[in-house]
Amino acid sequence: MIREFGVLPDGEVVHEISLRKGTLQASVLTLGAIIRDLKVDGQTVVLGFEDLQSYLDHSPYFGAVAGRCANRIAGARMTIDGQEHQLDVNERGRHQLHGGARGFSRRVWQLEQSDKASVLLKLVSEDGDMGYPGRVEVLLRYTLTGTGALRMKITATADRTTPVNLTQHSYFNLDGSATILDHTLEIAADSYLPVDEDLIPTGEVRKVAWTPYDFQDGRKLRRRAGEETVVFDHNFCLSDAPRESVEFAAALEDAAGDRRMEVWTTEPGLQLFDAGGIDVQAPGLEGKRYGPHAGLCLEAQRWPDSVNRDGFTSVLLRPSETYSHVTEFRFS
Ligand code: FUC
Repeated sequence: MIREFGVLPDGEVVHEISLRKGTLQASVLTLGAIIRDLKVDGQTVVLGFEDLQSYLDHSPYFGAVAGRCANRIAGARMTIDGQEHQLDVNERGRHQLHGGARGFSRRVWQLEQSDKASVLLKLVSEDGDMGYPGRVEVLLRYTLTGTGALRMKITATADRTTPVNLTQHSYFNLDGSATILDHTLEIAADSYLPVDEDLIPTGEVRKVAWTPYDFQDGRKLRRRAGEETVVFDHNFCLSDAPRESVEFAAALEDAAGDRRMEVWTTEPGLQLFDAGGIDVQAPGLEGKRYGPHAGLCLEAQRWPDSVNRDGFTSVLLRPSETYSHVTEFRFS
């Protein structure tokens, strides 16, 4: 089902597409390819809003697809094939976050096709968009599968060499409780990327063993004694480079252990952000107030700031290549 969700200040119409399959129901917006709502057996498992204005005024990227480059680019600068590029600055007055002020999450995507359980969206990012070189065409399909998963498949091509690194930025909360601190999270990563005071990777790849970042055997998000100042806003290293097909990345379980979500992805990194700093000043889905830790993001992507790090696998997309990314959220 397709309906008009709202109209942007510039007159552009935002549509909502409702999908359904088995125990899953999803609502997708053409704004930012946002997953506005996702229900499993009738239980809402993501954070979102009921109205367009709240997305424009209050959303910390709820459910959106971030790009052209997800996460931070240090100094909002990069050099490609010897040429330096100044990107749009939208983070702490000096960096770029999630593709700039008008990144992919704030654009209206074209609705190409939809049926009961899937939707295909397209976005064209012109040469120079947010400072990036080259024209990029992105195709994204969300599918509710017969096996209880939401699958996102993205491909992209470019007419000049440019970085492309997209991610799905949904905030999950599997039981609708006020915080996810009693959810248990497992991440299949034996190392992570430490960050500086601006949350930008320092370049070091550090083992998680004997640190608060060891999620390999599962742990609650709630900080343990001595971890009071620990922040979870880091990239976990799943692999060095993208994989051909999806592999297990993470599992999240609600406090009672009744509902489980697994993340499977082709991507080599997983940004865990447990939203300690959010305090959303507008009612969310079902009238909920979203305070600190109301949800957590498991953002499958290539490692942050790769454009400025020789040691990280390149995110450059060349005209002869196709960017490809599959992430699945599997529920049981
Ligand atoms: C995540 C984090 C950031 C940011 C944003 C809304 O990707 O890495 O710190 O706050 O989402």
